[in-house]
Amino acid sequence: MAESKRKDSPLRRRLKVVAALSLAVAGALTLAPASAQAETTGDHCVYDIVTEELTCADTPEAALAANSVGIQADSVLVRMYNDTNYGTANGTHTLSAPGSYTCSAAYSPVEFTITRMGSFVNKASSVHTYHSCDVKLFDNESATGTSSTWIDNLANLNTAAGGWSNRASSYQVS
Ligand SMILES: [Ca+2]
Ligand SMILES: [Ca+2]
Repeated sequence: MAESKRKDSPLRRRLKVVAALSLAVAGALTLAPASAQAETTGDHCVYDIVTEELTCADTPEAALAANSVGIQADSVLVRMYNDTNYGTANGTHTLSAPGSYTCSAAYSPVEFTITRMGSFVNKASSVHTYHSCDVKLFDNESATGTSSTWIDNLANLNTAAGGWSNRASSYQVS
């Protein structure tokens, strides 16, 4: 039983070593960009309008720092909170734009439609906007389904007409 395994020839052993080395190099090459990538776990996520990626961390500030890879400071346009009264204990979703972006005064045209809320779907219970931006929340993905009115700041989204706490699956910004 124990001797049923065929012994490798020197050439076969050599080929195995080469194959193992190739795997190690390939592994190093694929791991390099991954280790440079931002952390994607954590209850506080930033959606970047340029990269269209969610970057998450354990605090809103850490998520912003992880997202901001350039020397240019980013603008926070929107922050949604899982808790009412802008509480950060249970997660946030932040919309970030590069540089000093300011939303237009008019609601039309819509400036951004955000469909990637990750695990924050149906969690927003309060919202704060900045740089003259307002948000419109939607029941379903891709800005479909029933929508809220335009919201500037609201400490409890259930006070918005229709009741919008734990309901938004996507949103628009203008
Ligand atoms: Ca919530
Ligand atoms: Ca929804």
